[in-house]
Amino acid sequence: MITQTPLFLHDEVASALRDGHPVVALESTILSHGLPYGRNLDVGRRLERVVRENGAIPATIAVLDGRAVIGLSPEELARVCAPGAGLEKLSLRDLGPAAGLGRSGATTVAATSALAAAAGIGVFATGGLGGVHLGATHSWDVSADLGVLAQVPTVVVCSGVKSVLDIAATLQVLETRSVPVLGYRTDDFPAFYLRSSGHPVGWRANDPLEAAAVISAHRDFADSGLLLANPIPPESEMDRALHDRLLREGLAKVDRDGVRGADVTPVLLEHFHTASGGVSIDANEALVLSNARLAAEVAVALS
Ligand code: PSU
Ligand code: MN
Repeated sequence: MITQTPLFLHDEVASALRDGHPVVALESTILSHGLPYGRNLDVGRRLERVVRENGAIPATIAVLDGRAVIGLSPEELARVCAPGAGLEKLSLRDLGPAAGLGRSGATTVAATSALAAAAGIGVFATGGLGGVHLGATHSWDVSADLGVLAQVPTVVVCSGVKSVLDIAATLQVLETRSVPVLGYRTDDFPAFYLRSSGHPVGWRANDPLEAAAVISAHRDFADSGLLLANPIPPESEMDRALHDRLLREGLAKVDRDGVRGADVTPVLLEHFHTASGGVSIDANEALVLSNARLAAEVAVALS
């Protein structure tokens, strides 16, 4: 999909790719737009550490001063997480404008998947995938994450999609666009803060080797990505009643304030974080760390 992009690969990432060592891509929008300042840098560093501890090289991706950087240095990671960093949220369509204008921004799942694929990185860990928003029949708000996953061969390890989305419709779009969904030790598509969405997944892998076998077989048949859905660790799952109340409030707020487009997800997340007194931040951190670990294990199994 991205062919001639000038990518700026961190030396360590470039040599790992050259030598066939496992590499895991990490997203920057969860750090800049998904988690509060004071917490985001710590999470960003811990994600990279978990990937290393499990045998792979981390490559956190962002656009800095118009350059698509694959593998941020510690200073660059701190810059992305700094208060008032003023980074844009960049989906795939925004990469050209940001590069052309020399701007800086954090990459979403769509943009990170495409940049990872262009760099030759096959496995990417994040928190939750974007999807079809509730009310999309009127708003047409369907995340570009879904269309990009159908077009680039990146494995996205995530905890399903947030229950702020229309999960049934999201799973339907993935089916229509021929993106396989593989449950990790589950038959039930996870709902981010909750282990179960109540919607079944078609396929299941019980260990990283099984997941790797499915991923390499999928590559024999299609050029699309694959979703590896890993539920939040049981001890970190949010209380369902609290979750449902925050969701009702957050959706009402978005509606009342007329929030639209790319701002919807950050505003809803921010409501969860403040109204839960940080409980949702702990959950978010636990699930994304667990996904980074699994992504590293799968990348090792694939290499
Ligand atoms: N899920 C999260 N936290 C996030 C996002 C998703 O738990 O910060 C971000 C991801 O970067 C995802 C993006 O790609 O939101 C989707 O936004 P949109 O709906 O505007 O496509
Ligand atoms: Mn959207």
